[in-house]
Amino acid sequence: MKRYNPKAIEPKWQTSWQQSAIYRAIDFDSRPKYFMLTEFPYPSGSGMHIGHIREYTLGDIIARQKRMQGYNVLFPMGYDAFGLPTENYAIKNKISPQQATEDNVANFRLQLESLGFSFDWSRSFKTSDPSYYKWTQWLFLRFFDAGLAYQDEIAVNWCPFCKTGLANEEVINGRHERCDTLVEKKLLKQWMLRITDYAERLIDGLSEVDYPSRIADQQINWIGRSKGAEISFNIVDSDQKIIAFTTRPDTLYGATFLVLAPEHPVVEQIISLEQKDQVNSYLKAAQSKSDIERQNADREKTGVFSGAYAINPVNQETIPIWVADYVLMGYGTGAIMAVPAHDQRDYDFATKYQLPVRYVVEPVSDQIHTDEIQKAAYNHEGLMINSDRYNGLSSSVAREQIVSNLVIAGQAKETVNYRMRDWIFSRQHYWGEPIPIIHCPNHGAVPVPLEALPVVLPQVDHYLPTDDGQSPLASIDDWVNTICPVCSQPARRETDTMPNWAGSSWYYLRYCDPNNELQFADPKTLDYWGSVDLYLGGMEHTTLHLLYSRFWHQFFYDQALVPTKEPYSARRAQGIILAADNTKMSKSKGNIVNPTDIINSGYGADALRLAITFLAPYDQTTPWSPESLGGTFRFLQRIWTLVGEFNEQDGGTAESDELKRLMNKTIKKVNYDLLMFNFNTSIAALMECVNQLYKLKATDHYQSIEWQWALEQLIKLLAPFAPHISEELWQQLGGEESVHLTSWPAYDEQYLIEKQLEIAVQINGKIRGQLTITPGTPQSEVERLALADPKISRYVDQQIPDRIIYVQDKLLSIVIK
Ligand code: ANZ
Repeated sequence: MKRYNPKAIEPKWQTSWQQSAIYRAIDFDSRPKYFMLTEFPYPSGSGMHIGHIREYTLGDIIARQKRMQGYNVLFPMGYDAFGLPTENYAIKNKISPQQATEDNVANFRLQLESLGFSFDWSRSFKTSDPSYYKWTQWLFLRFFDAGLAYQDEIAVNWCPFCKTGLANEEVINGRHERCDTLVEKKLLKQWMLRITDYAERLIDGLSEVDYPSRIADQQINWIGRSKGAEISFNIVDSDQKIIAFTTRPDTLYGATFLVLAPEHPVVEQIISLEQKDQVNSYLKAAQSKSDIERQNADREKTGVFSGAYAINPVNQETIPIWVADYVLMGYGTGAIMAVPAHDQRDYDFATKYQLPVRYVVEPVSDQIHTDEIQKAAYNHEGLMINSDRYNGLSSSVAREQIVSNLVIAGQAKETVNYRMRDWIFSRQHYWGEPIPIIHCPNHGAVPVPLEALPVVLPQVDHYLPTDDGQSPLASIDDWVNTICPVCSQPARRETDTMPNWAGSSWYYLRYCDPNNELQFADPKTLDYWGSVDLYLGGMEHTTLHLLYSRFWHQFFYDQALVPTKEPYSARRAQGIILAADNTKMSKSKGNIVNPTDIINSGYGADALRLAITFLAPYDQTTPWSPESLGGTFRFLQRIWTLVGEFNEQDGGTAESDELKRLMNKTIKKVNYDLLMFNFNTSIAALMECVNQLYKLKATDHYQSIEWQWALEQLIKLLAPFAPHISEELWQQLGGEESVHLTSWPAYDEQYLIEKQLEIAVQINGKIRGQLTITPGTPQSEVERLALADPKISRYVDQQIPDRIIYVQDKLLSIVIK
């Protein structure tokens, strides 16, 4: 018998699978379809990391199991190739981004193949292929035609390191999520996508899909829907009004001042002469602060009195108008009614500037006294006080009544606000899809016609980003200068490019029909493949890629471009794998686990796949454990030996119920675990099964006629996890076609009925009872059963046992003093 040597079998089977194309997804096949999607990688220079392998291994396990269960599986792979890191990598290595992408993709492909993933490679593409981004551009123009892509001069998040504008979603704690540089504000004319039009639908759609609640909640929080009212305040001695957005109109009697954001246009018009200098210097200082800093609850509040007063519409009270930077211009109306008694920020502000605090909502419970809460804002519901005719009502009822009375008086409007902003879609970078717009002096922004798509990214020598807020494309005169498609007069191309989130917002659709030159995808193939059945990816993409692509898809649905309302029927996110020392893997720390090294060292891809899957529940962040490789390798070796030795002996003829029970039990367990995403425990079940097989092998059961069948079941169950060794052993067992084309094992309940046996229970050496248990019941359960039996427990008589001895499946002995 040869020893187990992954190097001798893995590349061989990879080539064979490629040649026989057994993982091809077939359009319009009569089997039920299953669309298994894993997030495609960014082909970075450093190649695949362990996180990719976790994701693709899990996806591969499901794809392979589904195939064996009779599904026509679409399990595709491509490359999310446009974007900053490639550009930076190209700059560093003094090559073009095109070349860098080619090199990196070739390397990724080799690495992916070396792990034996069952991708349908015939459907692969890069988002930077002109044949692909032609359609990204075309889809952008659908947004443009529908009025959902527009240009606006706005203060964008600017990364001074990457020299580009960023979307809000790309700024984490004030820093660019890719390079960690502090983000600045810069006024630029930008292309925007009106994602806010879909805010409500993006929330509602979540009820139609199967997403873990932490993912759905994160999207809902990001969208940040707030129901409230806009209340209109007249200004004393002015015909201007201030509209304040509030979620708590019930607290209106407690509004003791108004606050305007420094950028609020009304500020300039209401400042009194005496306050002018003070206000102006405050406005200047506020300019340099980021929104994140301004929203920080712990920061000491600052502000300045404007000199003007407003009138509270419910009681005609005159209240001062202040300007303070804790109010943001980009949210609500940029003006608030400040209720220090019930809002902590207002409370802090009022305390600092000695403004009045008036409680108007009282806790219902008499456990809390008003004097206790008077040290801080009470921001819950309660009963109304100090509120005239609303006194005694619950705050939620008062809220409705106050608003409806003000609406009748023309002083308020019910509104819903969203924290999410429109999506800043321009990037001032070279390595992205050119935005397919031509600016004509006569016709404004004109879309490039379909027959002129794609607008190909020109090859250039210099693509370094610039400081002036313009993309490097702006300096290529013969590319920029063109003619207007409408009037043929000289015009200029748009020089901004799309963000790297563009190509990934619709790539799953292209997998349905990747080579179509006439349409982004044929509606018939989109109908056939439908929505993605399961989408596996990173938690970190929840409010970026996952939200963006849902937005695109919902818009496409409205345009009758796709047949389903949501792109992904189900979503799961795998956890991160940390370095063995529990820190994040990083190149600078040198603690990256390189899959190629592991494979080459002799452990092979199968042992690596198993080790990663066996580490922890798939959605847990967990440290890498190098020792686990040894464990999974030995496990595979044991299976190898089991099959090898079986093949060298003469088969028996006896029946073995034991063996049938073991295999049926294992099949049931693995089935259930895979259904529940318990990948790690399904491997544990296989390991346990192998242990039991070794035990049976040492007995008469080895003469059983079922032995061949048992090993076949084992190999089939192993196939999704460790595809190479399974294929090899399948052939050794006499299999003619690939194990991956065979059908998934089914179990038969009749073999699962466990034998029962009787055990004796002794108290202080005397037999006091019998228990009926199934073999292998754990000691704790046996103890519980014993003490639950009154015949036995009366001898124990509430005492704490001194000692308990359990002889597995034979005897429980309890000693009491
Ligand atoms: C009065 C009030 C009383 C408020 C009270 C809260 C509690 P969410 O839920 O996040 O939507 N607000 C409104 N616009 C703002 C802006 N541009 N910058 C800073 N704060 C702003 O928060 C809505 C609440 O945040 C609004 O309701 C307003 O304060 C404040 F007992 O109005 B509230």
